[in-house]
Amino acid sequence: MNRTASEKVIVQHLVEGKTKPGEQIGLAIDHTLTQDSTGTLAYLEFEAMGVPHVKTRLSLSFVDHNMLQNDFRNADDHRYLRDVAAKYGVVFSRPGNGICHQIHLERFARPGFTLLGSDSHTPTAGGMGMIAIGAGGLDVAAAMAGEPFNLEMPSVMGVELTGSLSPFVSAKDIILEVLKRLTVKGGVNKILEYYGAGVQTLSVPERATITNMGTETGATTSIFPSDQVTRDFMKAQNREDEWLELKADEGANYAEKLKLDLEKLEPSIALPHSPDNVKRVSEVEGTPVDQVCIGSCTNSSLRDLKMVAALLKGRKISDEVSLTISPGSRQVLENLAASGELVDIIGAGARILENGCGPCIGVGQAPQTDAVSLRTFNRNFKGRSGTQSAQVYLASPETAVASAIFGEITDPRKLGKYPIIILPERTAIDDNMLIFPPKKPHLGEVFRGPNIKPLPEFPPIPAKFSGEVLLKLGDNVSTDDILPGGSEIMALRSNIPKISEYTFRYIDPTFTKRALDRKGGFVVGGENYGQGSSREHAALVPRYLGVKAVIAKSFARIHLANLVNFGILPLVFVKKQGYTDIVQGDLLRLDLEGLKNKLFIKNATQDLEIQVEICLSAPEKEIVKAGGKLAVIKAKHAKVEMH
Ligand code: MIC
Ligand code: SF4
Repeated sequence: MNRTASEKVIVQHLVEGKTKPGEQIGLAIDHTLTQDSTGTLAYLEFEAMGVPHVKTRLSLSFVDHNMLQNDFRNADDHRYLRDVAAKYGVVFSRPGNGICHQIHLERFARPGFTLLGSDSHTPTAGGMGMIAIGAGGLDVAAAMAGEPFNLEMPSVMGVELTGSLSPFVSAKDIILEVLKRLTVKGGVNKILEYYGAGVQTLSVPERATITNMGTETGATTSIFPSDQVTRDFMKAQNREDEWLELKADEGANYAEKLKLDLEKLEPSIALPHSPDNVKRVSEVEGTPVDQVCIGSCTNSSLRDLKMVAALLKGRKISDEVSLTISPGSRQVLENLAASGELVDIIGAGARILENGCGPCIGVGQAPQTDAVSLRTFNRNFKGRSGTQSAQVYLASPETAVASAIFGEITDPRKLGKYPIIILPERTAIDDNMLIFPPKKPHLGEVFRGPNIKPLPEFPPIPAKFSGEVLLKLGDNVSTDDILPGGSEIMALRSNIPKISEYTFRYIDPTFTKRALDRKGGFVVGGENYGQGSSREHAALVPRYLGVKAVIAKSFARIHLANLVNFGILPLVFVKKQGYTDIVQGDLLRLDLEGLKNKLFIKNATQDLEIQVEICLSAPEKEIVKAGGKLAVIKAKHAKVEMH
């Protein structure tokens, strides 16, 4: 057999289906991770399942997204997460310990294992040879309860790397090039598997930058082999005994191939407002910059911040620029402090923020009106920074430092001497802010603040329904458009009635009221509807407002699963004309005919019939019929108990 590395891990974890691309498969999950902003809901769902203890090898709960604690609500969520972790056997990473993906990579990731995380950048761990997939909180809760994770078997695209990177060109430039070629929807239902001689020239954190941002292509996940470089990284983390080799067989069968000569890459940059809007830095050089933010799960590793420190050493940033640094973990920060490199960063004029997501999800550091903000992050959707009129660019830490120093977008090669970064053979390790659950079940009370509201329950979908098209949107609508981030709204993630008031807030502030007045209806979208974040709130909240179906040209993988999980019917236009035949405000009628694969929607306003397709597996149809996945799982566990 000429197996790809991805197939090897999948075959070992396959509990349902066949590994033929397009088939539905069930995967056994070894690790799960959650973070605070998706985690509160995930644990409320887990509790509703009535399972006394997690059934995975390892489940982790991180607090990294919203740590502003503007009022009691945020701190209450943190307390709930801590208690619920202890009760059900989950390791808890305290606020301030760092970003989930960075910490998981450092302390827990294991080659050949599977990871399911309630965060779309979970594929970061693919940098260490894991099959690591992002999903909605309900799917992660189900995995904690021992259920397999169901998905469409992706096809494996081989990305061959040859040569090595030139000075000042880094891993971010590799993934930006991949994004330029594949676009934000080119990876849907694919695994991007890296191979070739160029792989060994990249350290684990660099590989993780690439697998992390593979998410932006829409890919199910991305993966690197596990080799000597992986082993050395694990050794530095005092985890060499957990290493194992993983590589594709000679002549492995990739469904498609992409070739990248690392030698030929140049510093690149994604322009507003999409991560695939990629140009060479030299093409936009000279654009004045107001803010530079370094950090996020893409570029906040020790490798990256050592590079930042080396480039800032002895220099001063421009008076026109505010430079923020958010280290990925306390381990990164402690190592920088111990080596003195932190002083080089502070001395140049950087503002050191907490170890966490921070500005990446609009939690603090919203830039000024019309600002140009250059960030080392992975997403630059309009308004995500917290400032609707800001122009956000995405680039490498090297380009970020050069631009902060010169006050304008600058090719980092202008900085002169290229520092050689050597990672320590033994990293200083400190797990003090991880709380391991007690071995025996903990029977204490779980604290629930007044902002933590019970999960809404939904009835099964009616056999026939009609309603108004509440909103018609274009291509690549992101979950940030459907339900924005930022500390104000994120503090409401465990309060569905309240957070529903913010649905489509910046696209159409009248949406919530109209949806409630009309008792729900339809939403219409273009290609790649629901790209971006895994937040299941972007499906749950429209369901709460009565939306029964979303009709689009195509859907992003995680959002499609979330719609199903909350009982919203995702429908795909069979012909492009179908999209044109609907105008916002039209009255639509739909007879589900037992959820047949192809159906006609009656557009009563235009007097037209529009053909749509239900691209769901039989179990997914059952979930929609039942009103959502929670109802199905509850019924299953109730049956088991009766026996
Ligand atoms: C993001 O980057 O958009 C987030 C915030 O990490 C989300 C999760 C969330 O909405 O809480 C993600 O990527 O899944
Ligand atoms: Fe956090 Fe940003 Fe990474 Fe999402 S993309 S996990 S908000 S750092």
